Amino acid sequence: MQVKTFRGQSYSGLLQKVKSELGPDAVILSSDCISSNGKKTFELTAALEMPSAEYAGAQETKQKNRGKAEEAVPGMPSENYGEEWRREWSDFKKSIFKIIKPQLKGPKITSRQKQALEYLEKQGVYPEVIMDLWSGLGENLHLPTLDVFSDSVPVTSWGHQMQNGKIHCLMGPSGVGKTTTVLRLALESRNLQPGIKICLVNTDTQHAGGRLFLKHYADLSDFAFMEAKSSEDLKNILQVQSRYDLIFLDTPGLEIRERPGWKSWIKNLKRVRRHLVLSPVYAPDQLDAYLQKYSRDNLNSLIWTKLDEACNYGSLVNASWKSALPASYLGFGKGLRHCSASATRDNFWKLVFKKILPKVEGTGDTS
Ligand SMILES: Nc1nc2c(ncn2[C@@H]2O[C@H](COP(=O)(O)OP(=O)(O)OP(=O)(O)O)[C@@H](O)[C@H]2O)c(=O)[nH]1
Ligand SMILES: [Mg+2]
Repeated sequence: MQVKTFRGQSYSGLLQKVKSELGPDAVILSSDCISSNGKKTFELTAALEMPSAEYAGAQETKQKNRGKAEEAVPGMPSENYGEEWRREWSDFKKSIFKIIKPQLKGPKITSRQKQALEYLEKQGVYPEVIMDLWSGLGENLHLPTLDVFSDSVPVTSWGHQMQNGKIHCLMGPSGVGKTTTVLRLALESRNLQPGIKICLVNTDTQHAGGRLFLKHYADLSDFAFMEAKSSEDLKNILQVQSRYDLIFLDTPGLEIRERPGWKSWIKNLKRVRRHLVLSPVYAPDQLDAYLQKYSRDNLNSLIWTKLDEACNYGSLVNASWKSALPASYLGFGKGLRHCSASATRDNFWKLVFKKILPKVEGTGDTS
């Protein structure tokens, strides 16, 4: 285990230093604030199970031995080793935090802010996120709590996403609500900008159900509809894109990333925005695994679905903090209308703190 002590004038600066030197899996063992001659100095001791250079070396060796490793444990895909290690480390981190928590002396914050952090912890927000928010609050006592939280946990509006890209690709695990969200977003975008020309593209060649659903509602709602069964078909979209103001790509879950040619196509496409659709009903470890899997796809935002089925919303905070991706759209019902809304700082934190589902614009209700 590598243990290192960091000193500096800013608590969040120190956390950044720990992250950049030891990586995101480092744990804080102790923290202190020393005052001398009216000047505050923060001291953090952090630990990493495997030193970074050693870890990089181990990764390299692992890559080289990939084939051998697969043989060594039949039936165990090599990717699972990383996964196992990540899970074990996460459990270890939780236990360490439990032990050191009573001794932690973070920066001074108000009792209401302390209550807010305790509440977040009960909602499943990770200890490292709580520490970061705490340090942010301590350094910005003059700022409203939500201003500070929003610095570390970004939220953006769908309107902003829409203005910044013509092609929007929705990715995410099977059954999370991608097809439903494509339709919701298309309807939302037309509400925001009436008369806008929208094309929906189905890239799911496996399930007729999703394709028919998309086509049916595209016809009903007067959206153009296209199919893309190969990376060649996807190139055609580039040729017709000048006819439309917005294009939505509905993808078939993880499987699209494995198709030859598609991954690089989606990655290199200009003016495309990639949104990862997730739901807080997944276990925290599962969400972390999805975030990790899709982190290589140059994502732009996180879209949350099935909020109506979740019992708490700490995962939304963890995911945006970990990935630095803003939440952009929130879905909370099975239908297409009146059960989704653009994310705002207000509805996001109301959901997290009060478990109130977002209000739907123009209806005054949440369903
Ligand atoms: N309760 C609830 N159900 C939802 C929500 N969004 C989608 N669903 C339901 O989830 C199921 C799957 O939705 P789809 O949109 O087909 O999901 P998908 O990700 O496209 O699924 P695949 O294409 O099979 O990967 C459907 O029954 C939807 O009605 C939501 O916000 N809340
Ligand atoms: Mg689908």
